[in-house]
Amino acid sequence: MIQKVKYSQQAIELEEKYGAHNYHPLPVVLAKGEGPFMWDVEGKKYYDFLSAYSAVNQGHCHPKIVDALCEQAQTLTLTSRAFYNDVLGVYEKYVTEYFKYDRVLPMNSGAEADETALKLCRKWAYLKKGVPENQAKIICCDGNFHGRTITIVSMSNDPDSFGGYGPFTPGFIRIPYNDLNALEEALKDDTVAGFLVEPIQGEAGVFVPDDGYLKKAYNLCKTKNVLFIADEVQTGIARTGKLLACDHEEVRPDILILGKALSGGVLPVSAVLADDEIMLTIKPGEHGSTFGGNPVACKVAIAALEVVKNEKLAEKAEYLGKIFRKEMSSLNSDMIELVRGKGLLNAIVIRPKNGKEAWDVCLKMKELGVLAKPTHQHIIRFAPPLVITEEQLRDAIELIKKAIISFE
Ligand code: IF1
Repeated sequence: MIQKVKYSQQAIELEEKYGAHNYHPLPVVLAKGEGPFMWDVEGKKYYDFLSAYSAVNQGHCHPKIVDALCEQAQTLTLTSRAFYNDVLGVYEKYVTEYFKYDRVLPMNSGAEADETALKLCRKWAYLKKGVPENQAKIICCDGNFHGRTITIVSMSNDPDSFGGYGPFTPGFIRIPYNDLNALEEALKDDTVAGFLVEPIQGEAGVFVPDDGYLKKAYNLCKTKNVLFIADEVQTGIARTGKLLACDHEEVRPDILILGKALSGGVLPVSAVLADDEIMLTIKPGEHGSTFGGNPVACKVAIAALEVVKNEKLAEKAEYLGKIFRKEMSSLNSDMIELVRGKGLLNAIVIRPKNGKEAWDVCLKMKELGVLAKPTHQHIIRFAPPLVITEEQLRDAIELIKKAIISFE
């Protein structure tokens, strides 16, 4: 018989004993979620300020998304792409009209979608741009995070991500983020096929580039016939106050990568969007995935995207984000070095005090009923589900302030 977890400590011990040790979670064991809230095994209620790294933008267990999941799960779950199914085309039409691209290539995880974009970019370079075979290069940025595959960590300059995993995939040029001169210099190489960038760097600690950076970077790419590839896995789908973070600068990426909130956190659903000239360079048999574009994922993604529109989540993120940054910036504490972000993707840089750092602040917040996680030791990311109301946000802000002030 499979035992049921009765106490948090039990769940923690099970993970410790039987799981790979590739994570170091905050000591809280969650058993239920609804909207902006989660409950632990003992029934304590928390505000979720991580949203599963922005996958749960639509809130936990959104009834419309869960209904779509359950209904399709009882009808047809997987056909593989060896056959057509009656949902994929409907989804493809919906998602391409939604984001205004000719075509979509459906995958599952964010990393797979990033890999797909890299393959697509290289294929385009050889078939359309005329780069000599095996010479295509893709520019990426210091501090990038695009996932965990060998090729993706080959782009990383974070030893935790790439260390011990070599040999690495060649063909990348890494330049400083938010540096147009470096981009211009790197673009001088005629074998460059693409520039892969996060509109805001999430893992790097919610690093927001200067206003105009994306637009100018896009224009530089255009002068050299280089594809501008945006990884909006974390920033996309209303999180930063627009449908896409690139929309803040009216940039339309040549290749758009989506994941996470594309399913509202219900299933791994990712996508690569592009126009014909790029997307049609990949021919039958040249790329794919068993689960990519499965009927359940398609129905869930349609529902998740409808919720974003119907509940005006981008507008909410824009409005509530301003409140969050204003309130946190006005808090008088030496521990707050900096508050930054866009929409409801924000971070506070914590200045350690009396040996207490971001991790301790997160433990204190947990005690008070707010869940968030440090990144890079001294940064805390704050990204609640976008369905949070203003009243709930203000309530949570008071708890966050209380946690920080407790160290004064
Ligand atoms: C983990 C961070 C967030 C991403 C961007 C692709 C992917 C991600 C911009 C890959 C994934 C994750 C994965 C998660 C932690 C996390 C994260 F802290 F590492 F930076 F969100 F902030 N592009 N981000 O942010 O998507 O394959 O995971 O579906 O534990 O690795 P995936």
